[in-house]
Amino acid sequence: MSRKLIREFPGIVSRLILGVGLWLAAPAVFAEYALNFQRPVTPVAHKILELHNMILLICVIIFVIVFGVMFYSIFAHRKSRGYKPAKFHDNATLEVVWTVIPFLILVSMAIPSTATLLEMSDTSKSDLTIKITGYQWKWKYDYPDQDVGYFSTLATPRDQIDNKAAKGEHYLLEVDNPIVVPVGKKVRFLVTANDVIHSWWVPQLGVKKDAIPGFINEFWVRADEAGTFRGQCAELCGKDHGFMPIVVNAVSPEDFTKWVAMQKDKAAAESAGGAKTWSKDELLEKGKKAYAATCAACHGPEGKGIPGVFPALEGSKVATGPVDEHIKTVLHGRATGKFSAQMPAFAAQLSDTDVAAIITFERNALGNKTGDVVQPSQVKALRK
Ligand SMILES: [Cu+2]
Repeated sequence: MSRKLIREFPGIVSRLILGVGLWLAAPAVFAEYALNFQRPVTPVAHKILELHNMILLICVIIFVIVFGVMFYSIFAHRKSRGYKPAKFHDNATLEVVWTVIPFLILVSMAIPSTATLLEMSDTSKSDLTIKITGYQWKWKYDYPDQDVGYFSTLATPRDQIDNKAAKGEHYLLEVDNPIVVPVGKKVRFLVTANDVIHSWWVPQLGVKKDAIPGFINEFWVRADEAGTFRGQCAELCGKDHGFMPIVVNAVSPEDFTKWVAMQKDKAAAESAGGAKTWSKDELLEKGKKAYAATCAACHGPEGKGIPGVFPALEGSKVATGPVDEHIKTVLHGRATGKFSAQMPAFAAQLSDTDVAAIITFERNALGNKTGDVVQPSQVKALRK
């Protein structure tokens, strides 16, 4: 059987199931109708697809033979035809045959499955390591060898989510900072989580790995072509589980080196920003963005929260009370009422500048008007 047929087999079967008539009447519609896997771009993803299709093919053949024999028997041997049933029991040959055939079928499926599983788990001889950490509700990517690390959060505008604007092409599948990997290099990934269980899932890479707090899972990826590949968190992880997509950019090794250098410049600029004194307008502008990326998930885009679960910031005791308490709450988190959610600590996730900007924004927007301006140096003093 040719590999091409194996690859396209599910599409063919699903067309048959969906109705040959409809297919013939509207071929253009079906050309768009993607019922197969997403196009694989790594060696492991190819193997998974071929394995799936081979097993589906075996299932279809068994289905046709078993139901064919059954329906033929029902039809040809029916009572109204006066068919005389055979009267025998025990047939050793038959019993051996119907045990041995399924056994051989299972073995024929187990061999390629095991080979694929072994290949998936072989993370040895990798060229690069990336650590993935799942957070409610974003991903952190660390490149320990390159000394680069950053958060990746949803970039879909709030208006699209609230049905106030038309949904874009990559609705809920777009992020601010994609993860970048070099094409043709074996990248070893370490996956964990910081709060609850998440799962890092990118179909085109053939990857779906749980991110579990306190455990480190491993997998590897070798992108065979440049491109953008999208995925999502695949483990129900709370209110915004559907709002933590994954975007992988596979780029040439040269572009990867350039990208690493750019990330370092960005980090240097960020730490330089921590030392300077910002104007109120600068802080408000930066704070608005940082609030949308970090705080809006719980406290709401307008700061109204969710009554009983996530406190509103509008007129809140923290956001209009002493500035130092407000900074400490954002940095170190806060245990709240028995049934409300806990405010997580953001000290490790946000820079001094981000915290200063967010606090300034929260105290001068979302219905609050304290007039306070918070500088990064104030935040730095309250870390630890
Ligand atoms: Cu998640």
